[in-house]
Amino acid sequence: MRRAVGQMGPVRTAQTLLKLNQVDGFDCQGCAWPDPAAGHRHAAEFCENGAKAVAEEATKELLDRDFFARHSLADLADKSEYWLGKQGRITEPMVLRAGATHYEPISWDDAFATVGRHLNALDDPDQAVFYTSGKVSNEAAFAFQLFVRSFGTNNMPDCSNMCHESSGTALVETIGIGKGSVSLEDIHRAKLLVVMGQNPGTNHPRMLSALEEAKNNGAKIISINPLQEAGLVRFKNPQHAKGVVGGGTALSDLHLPVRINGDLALLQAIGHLLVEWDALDHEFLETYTTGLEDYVAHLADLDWDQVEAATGLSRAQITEAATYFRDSDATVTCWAMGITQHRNAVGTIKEIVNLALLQGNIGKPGAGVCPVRGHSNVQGDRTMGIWERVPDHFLDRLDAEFSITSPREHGHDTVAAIHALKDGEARVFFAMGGNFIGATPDTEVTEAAMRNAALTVQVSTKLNRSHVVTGGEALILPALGRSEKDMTGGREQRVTVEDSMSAVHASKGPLKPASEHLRSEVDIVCSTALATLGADHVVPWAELRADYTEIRRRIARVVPGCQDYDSRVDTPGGFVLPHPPRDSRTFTTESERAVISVTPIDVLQVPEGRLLLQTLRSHDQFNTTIYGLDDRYRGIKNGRRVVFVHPDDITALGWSEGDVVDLVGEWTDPRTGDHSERVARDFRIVGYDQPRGCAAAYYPETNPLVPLDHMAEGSRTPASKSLVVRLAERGTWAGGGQASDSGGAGRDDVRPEHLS
Ligand SMILES: Nc1nc2c(c(=O)[nH]1)N[C@H]1C(S)=C(S)[C@@H](COP(=O)(O)OP(=O)(O)OC[C@H]3O[C@@H](n4cnc5c(=O)[nH]c(N)nc54)[C@H](O)[C@@H]3O)O[C@H]1N2
Ligand SMILES: Nc1nc2c(c(=O)[nH]1)N[C@H]1C(S)=C(S)[C@@H](COP(=O)(O)OP(=O)(O)OC[C@H]3O[C@@H](n4cnc5c(=O)[nH]c(N)nc54)[C@H](O)[C@@H]3O)O[C@H]1N2
Ligand SMILES: [Mo]
Repeated sequence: MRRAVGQMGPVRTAQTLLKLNQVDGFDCQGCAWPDPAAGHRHAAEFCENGAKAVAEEATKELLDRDFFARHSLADLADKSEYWLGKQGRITEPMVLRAGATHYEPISWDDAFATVGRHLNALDDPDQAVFYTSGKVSNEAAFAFQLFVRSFGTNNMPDCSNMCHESSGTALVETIGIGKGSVSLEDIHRAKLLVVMGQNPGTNHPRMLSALEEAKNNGAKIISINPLQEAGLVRFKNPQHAKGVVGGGTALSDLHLPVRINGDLALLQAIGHLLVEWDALDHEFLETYTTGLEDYVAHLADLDWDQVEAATGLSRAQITEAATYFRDSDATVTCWAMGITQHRNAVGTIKEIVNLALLQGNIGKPGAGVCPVRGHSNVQGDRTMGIWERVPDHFLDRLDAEFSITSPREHGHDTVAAIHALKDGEARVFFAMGGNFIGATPDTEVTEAAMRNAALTVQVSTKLNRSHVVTGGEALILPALGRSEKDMTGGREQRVTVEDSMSAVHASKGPLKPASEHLRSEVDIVCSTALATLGADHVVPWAELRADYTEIRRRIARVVPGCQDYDSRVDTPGGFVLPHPPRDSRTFTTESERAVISVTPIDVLQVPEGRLLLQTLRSHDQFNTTIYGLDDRYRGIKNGRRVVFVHPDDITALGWSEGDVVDLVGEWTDPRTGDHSERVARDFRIVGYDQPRGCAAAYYPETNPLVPLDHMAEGSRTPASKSLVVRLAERGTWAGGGQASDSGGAGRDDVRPEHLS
């Protein structure tokens, strides 16, 4: 309430929070955790971090043309993400003309014409890149991909490339669909819940209510994480009086402090024991799977020394964990970025699937695989076709519906898009939301790449680093947020979204928009299309813009599983998209069976005197949006430039708690053998319990340390959870590769006054 009232005032606080996640309200801008069934929702169906997300958008602070007149681009480029975000909502379209030092106002018509002119001046549509962040509604996403494909390219990188791409890749290859197989009801009914590589207390707080309910129904919970994250230890449900005043619910029955990147070996060792104990669902394996024999053969000579080295866990700890699996006939495994952002992420997720298949834990109540999605509509955006590699059958239906000819060649993902900009192959960059510069790896390389573009366009609500590192010309197109009333076409419009468990529902904002000049994302897409493709283009852009029902009618005909879309989103709570493995144990893989797969174990070797660094979120941020400078559960106050290191490692490396050091990243490109170094400066050392040799620091301040080509094999997700670093005396690092410490870090939070 303090954060909400502080930024929105009491009236807007009441107007928004009481409508948040309600059947007739709007979908929270925070995470993608599902809402309880209609009729089972609390009056306050949101969490602390959801309230912060709403307040961040519905703030009363406004950023007008005077602000841009006062601050030059050079001035803004010196500010931190925190400072930029706190300046308030952008209120009108702005342009940075070639060679100018300041942004200046531009009319919407001129802005759209500018985009159209640049796009039409390209030699080839593939010279443009169209990024999407996962907050964009289904309607806007569908219209956006339709525009991009009508224009003639599949260059559609999205935030998913940096997020759950590894999950999608592994799940498609093994069970035939890249989405999780559980419902909220399954979580409530599970006998065993495994939470790996995820910090729900901060990033999906409402998940804790579901875990609590499962716990009350008798479930066991295992957490697998190098850090013992607070929310999983003990949870005081703020929805219950007894939760607030009592001792709370102890959640985890077993915590495995795995070494960073040790999960693959851990899961194989558990699989080995389940096979040894014959704790298998033979009937399921026989009927639905392929690959068991090879898997068993591979595990037969499991090397326990290698497993212990990779996991940092003892054989006894792993055996104990395996007994929980053995004793459960309904297991759900949940995971997030601690699993997906590693070089071997796809292999690790395939091991999660292997365990599920061994015990028949797919397509039955209380069981399944559960990648917990990040952005509130990131899953919906993919369903709507935001994907650089969307399958041909989707494009066939799109083409038939609109009489266009979509390009079939796959487009650039996020990393490829940065390479294309860097090499001058891409000339126009258009972002539908998000903060591409802040979120992507290798900050200095990425910033230089972006500066190469002729035009960069950001459709945004708030200012961020991507507005101040620009191409030759730049546009800021300010969009309505989800909390705001959308009167496009003179009628009240609604949009739809899909949560992490494939439930689709409507969302309608209650608030008067921050400015009368804001336009909806649908409007911005359709208007850009008209300015680029012309008023006589075969797609009826003006009609789609005037009434989103028309877009939903088209979605119903193009997107699989969306028949009668517009009427089905009207059922209270919406509807659930089909998921063949969940619904009928149907696996649409090549073999028409679920695939048990074999991945060799590799132990990530860290040279003497180095640490393995993961980059994670504090409790006070949403990705690159920094709500505040505290990380309450980890005991950090008033600063973000901290590095968490085991107390014994601090001593062994010759430092003391509280010292301020530079982080120097060391990387050898596996393809070329080239060694390079990167730096991020001024991090205060904080002693923090975790496996020896591991370390953690916040994203995005550490993004300069993530090498552009350090990616997950198979999914190309930046491996931002496993970076080899050394702690260096401040200012002593002198080159040897790229040096960068921009990262939107700014200098206002360099001196953390922490300590716990
Ligand atoms: N309030 C808030 N909510 C959010 C977000 C936010 O920034 N703020 N972001 C949203 C988005 S887009 C996403 S994708 C999700 C992210 O949600 P999370 O994935 O929970 O986010 P991270 O902070 O990256 O946390 C990674 C977790 O994995 C652990 N970990 C790191 N490496 C390993 C490993 O090798 N093995 C294991 N087992 N664990 C490891 C870390 O200790 C940490 O607990 O949250 C979404 N929700
Ligand atoms: N090192 C490291 N890097 C990471 C990660 C990590 O764990 N470590 N995580 C990765 C992950 S999981 C993700 S998902 C990406 C996130 O990457 P992005 O999705 O690109 O980044 P966000 O910070 O969520 O974007 C915030 C911006 O979105 C804009 N915005 C907010 N709401 C709206 C809206 O309603 N409409 C529009 N048009 N714009 C809006 C605002 O201008 C705001 O500044 O980062 C990735 N990068
Ligand atoms: Mo994400």
